[in-house]
This record gives sequence, C-alpha cells and structure tokens, in this order.
Amino acid sequence: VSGAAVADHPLATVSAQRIDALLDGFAALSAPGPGVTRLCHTPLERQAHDVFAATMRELGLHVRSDAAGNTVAERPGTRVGAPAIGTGSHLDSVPHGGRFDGVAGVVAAMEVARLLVDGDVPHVHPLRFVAFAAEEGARFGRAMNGSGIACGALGPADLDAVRDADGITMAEAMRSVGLDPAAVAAARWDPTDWAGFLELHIEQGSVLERAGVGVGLVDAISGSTRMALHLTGRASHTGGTPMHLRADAMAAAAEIVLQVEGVACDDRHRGTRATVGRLTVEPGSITTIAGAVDLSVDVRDVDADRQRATAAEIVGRASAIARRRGIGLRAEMLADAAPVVLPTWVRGVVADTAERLDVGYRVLPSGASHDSQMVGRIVPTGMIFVPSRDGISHAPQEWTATADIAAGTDLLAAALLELDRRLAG
Ligand code: HGY
Ligand code: MN
Ligand code: MN
Repeated sequence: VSGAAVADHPLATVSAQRIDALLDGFAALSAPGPGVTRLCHTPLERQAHDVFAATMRELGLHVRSDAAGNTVAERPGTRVGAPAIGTGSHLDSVPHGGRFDGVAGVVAAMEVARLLVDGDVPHVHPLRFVAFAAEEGARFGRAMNGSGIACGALGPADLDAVRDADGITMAEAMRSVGLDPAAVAAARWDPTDWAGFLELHIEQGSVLERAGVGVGLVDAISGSTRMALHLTGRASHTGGTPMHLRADAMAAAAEIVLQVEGVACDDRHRGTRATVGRLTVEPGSITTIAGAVDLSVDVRDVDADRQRATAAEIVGRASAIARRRGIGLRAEMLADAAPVVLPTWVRGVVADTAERLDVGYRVLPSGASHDSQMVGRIVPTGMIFVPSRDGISHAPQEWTATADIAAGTDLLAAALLELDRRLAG
C-alpha cells in the first residue's frame, strides 16, 4: 500500500503485517466457541482496552480511560489549546461474532498513530485515538453506550435501566469490571474540545463488494429501535389439552415473528429492516405448551419517522394477535437511536483525499449503527467503510481482507492530516 504523502511529510507505508498481528491479538481475547465473543463490560473487553492502552503508551502517547470504559490516547499538536481531531471505534463484540466489527477501526487508528510517530509527522490539532466501550447492543439491548455517555446521550440512570439475559444491569456489569457508573458524567466530552472525528469500520453489507470498490464513504447511519415483547399464555400438558382450549404463547410468537418480517417487506417500508433475533420459551419442554415467550425486535432505518412507525405497527399487530389468541402481551422499549446524516463537508474532505490518492470509493448509507452516530451529535464526523466478504457480519464468517483494511488505513491517515490542515485555516 503506497504511503499517503501529505504536505512535505511522506507517511511511512501502512504495514499489513502489523495490522494482521493486532487483529490476531484482539481475536484471541474471546470466550470459547465459534467466532469472537467479547461482550461489553466483561473482563475480556477490559483486556482488549488494556492491549490498546499499552500499545499506545509504547508509542509515547498519553492514555486515559474514563468511567464509561472508553480509552483515549492523545498525540499533542503544534498549536497549544487547539481542539482535537479523533479516530477510533469499539472493541466489544456480539456473541460468536467476527474478528473485524469495531476492531478494524481501532487497529486502523493504532496503525495511523504508529505512522505519525515513526514518521515524526507534525499536525496542528491534537490527534486522539479512541477505543469505545460497549458499542454492541447484543448483551443489554441498547447499543453505543460508551460513545453515548461521552456524547451526553446517556447518564447513570440509563445504566440501571437495562438488564442482560441473566438479569444483570449494565451498571452492575460495569462495577464488576472496575468501572464506575455513578461517575460517568465526568466521561462526557466537551464539544468545544473536538474539531472532527473519522471512524473506519467494516461495511457489514455487500454494496462495496458487489460494486468492486475498496472504500465506502458513509452519508447516513441507520437508526435503531429495539424492543422486547413478553408473551404470556398458559403452560399445559401437550397431550391432555385439546387444541381449542389452549393459550399457546409459542404459536402466538410464531405469528408475530412472521408479522415483523412482513411489515418490513411491504411496499411502504422499502429500506426498513426488522428482525426477531432472539426468542426464549418457558418452560421449553417438549411435552408442555409454551406458557411464556420473550422475543426481541430490532428495527433499522435511515428514515426516523418510518423507523418509529414500523416499531409502532409491529406492536399493534402483535397486540391484535395476542388478543385473538387470549395471550397476554407486554411490549418493552429497550433502546431507540435516531438515524444520523453525516456532515457533507467532512465526507468531502475524505473524498478529496481519496481522489488525490487515486483511491476509488462509493458513497453509501450504513445499515448498521456505529459509535459515529453518537460522536456525530457533538463533533463533525465521517465514516470510512472497507468491504465485508459476502456482506456477512455479526457471525464467525465475517471477513475483510487485510489489504482492504490497509488501504482504508492509508486513506484514514491522509484524511486525518488533510482535516488537520484545512481546519488549521
Ligand atoms: O448492531 C449494530 O448495528 C452495530 O453492530 N452495533
Ligand atoms: Mn461495529
Ligand atoms: Mn456490531
């Protein structure tokens, strides 16, 4: 990968070997089983942050961790008191996920830091390299927690409000790994202390691969509305209970699952994605009619009104099914994040840089949520995508070629320095 020449300071060439070594190191920090399992607010996530912090300290950067579990490394700029420009992503994963979701962006940030240090490259603004905590919504239902705290979207009360499948609140999980949920207000970023932020992330879709393009520039990030539907029927003997005398929570859940899919597939919802990804059944016995079923609903869209309307319609349809079947229904809102349109001017800086480096790119929306969705609330933010093989993510088969990550890193480095140059005015 050719080093991105900037001003009169040619950056060293991005090292694919270093990128691979970092990816391997983070992938090893996983619970047993297929793929990578490094859930938020577990010792494994903290170990990953420790690796990030130690590597950045070795480069001579100042590193601090906040009460939310985020880790920020900083390389001073030449202008004292200037606001910072940042880059980074998250280090937690979904259960049995891939090696690249979040990690690719943190590894890219680490490689950029190394290129700047090795090349003794000056920049006006302080550069900050960030590893966010608890980005994934897989464990607690709500996503972008570390970045949400940093950007003022979440406070201590929110951390007591969500529980994982074992009934542990996020605050309890945070305390169990040495974080302090009561002190997260101190982790809030001061918007005047930031001038810009770029996140590199795998696409988690197949647009770039199908287009044969190695880089994506994100124009909008989908929002997400996540709910839990709690169905209460009547557990009873599968042999002794005739069909017309049942209150079968599983049968009701089955109808609802198909309705969730159906709403997202009708003509009014082009672009909406709605998914039931988790379903638990009580008592879960072969010879007992299901008395209770809990299911998750995840609605994604780049259109905020359509996203919320879809969630409401799903609850409406589920209520009608439950009523007809004599089943109790309680709908619980777990999390709701609006879609975000990223500032065109930041994307323009990255696009100009890509064109200067003769790097082909494609502008596209993000189907997944990202920390940039939260950072973008207080800092001008851009996202660089690199391709996902077969569009697969959140699964062990998730894969992105090192050459693509290296090319994205090269662009990230040059774009950060171009952002620095333009903002230095
Ligand atoms: O769920 C998401 O969209 C992201 O991977 N947290
Ligand atoms: Mn991610
Ligand atoms: Mn993810």
